[in-house]
Amino acid sequence: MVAKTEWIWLNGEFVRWDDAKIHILSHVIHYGTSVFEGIRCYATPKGPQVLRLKEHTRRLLNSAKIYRMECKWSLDELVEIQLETIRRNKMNACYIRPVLYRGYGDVGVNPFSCPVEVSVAVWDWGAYLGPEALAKGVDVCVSSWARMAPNTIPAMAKCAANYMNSQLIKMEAIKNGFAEGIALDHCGHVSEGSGENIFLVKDGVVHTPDLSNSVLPGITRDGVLRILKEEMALEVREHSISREMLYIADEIFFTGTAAEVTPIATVDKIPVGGGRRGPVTEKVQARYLEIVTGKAEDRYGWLTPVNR
Ligand code: PPE
Repeated sequence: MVAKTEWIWLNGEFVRWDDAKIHILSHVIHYGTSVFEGIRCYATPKGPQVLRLKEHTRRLLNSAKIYRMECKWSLDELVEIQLETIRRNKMNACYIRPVLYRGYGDVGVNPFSCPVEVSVAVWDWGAYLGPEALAKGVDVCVSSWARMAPNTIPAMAKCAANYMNSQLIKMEAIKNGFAEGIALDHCGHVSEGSGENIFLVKDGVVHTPDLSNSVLPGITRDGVLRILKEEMALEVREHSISREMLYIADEIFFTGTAAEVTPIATVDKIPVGGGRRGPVTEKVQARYLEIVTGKAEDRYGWLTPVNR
């Protein structure tokens, strides 16, 4: 169960956690009409700081734009609302979940007469794929479910409906004893996990699916790409990757706000490299974590202090 916090920001005001309710005939309930973000706030030596708040909020508004949802609040206002929600709840470290959704209005698929509403909640969220995942790596499978084809549901928009696909991938993986599933795209190329982007290392070169392989343009993916290229001087190729590359890669890891940098130990019960966290994964993971927790210099300008 999610650990409750005190306040949720809902359409312009703070309401108690237990009072943050919507009508059952809200458009979002029936048709999945919401776009959202997942953002982490880290406890740093300089106090709580939010990782890439502006970039996440921009992606939220881009997701809304794709679905023709007009938000009453601007980018800067949404940034401030999220910071205020953290302050109100006196959180030191937390996960932030802004949601833009179509509320109560008319019924039927046509969304235009349903108001676009906004909520921001925060809560404490630990290691996404289990407490030992970051050090030991996780056991994953290739899913029998594919990601949405590009002309069906757009993968670039972080829409609630995308996560019905993610849930199929995740449930199948869990029921078969795996921590996570890797989906292929509609052509059979590697796409991403149910809630993470994926990277492979083979012979010193790093590979990750291109944005055209039905992946969410992950903000952690972007950060990790910068560390790999700018600090570790590694060659990185963004391209279509065959499934069997997963079986012969030296290292594989997931990236995501919730998952951070999580090594993959096995794929379909085949050990990845030595079956444990490899050296590139270890280094990029350590650099990522020391930057986001404020233990190293914020050289990319990723952190926004909550208390100014
Ligand atoms: N792909 C998918 C499908 C995805 O959901 C996420 C984030 C990513 C890639 C990585 O994106 P980014 O966080 O910008 O690096 N998944 C979020 C939600 C997970 C959930 O269970 O809810 C997250 O990591 O916050």
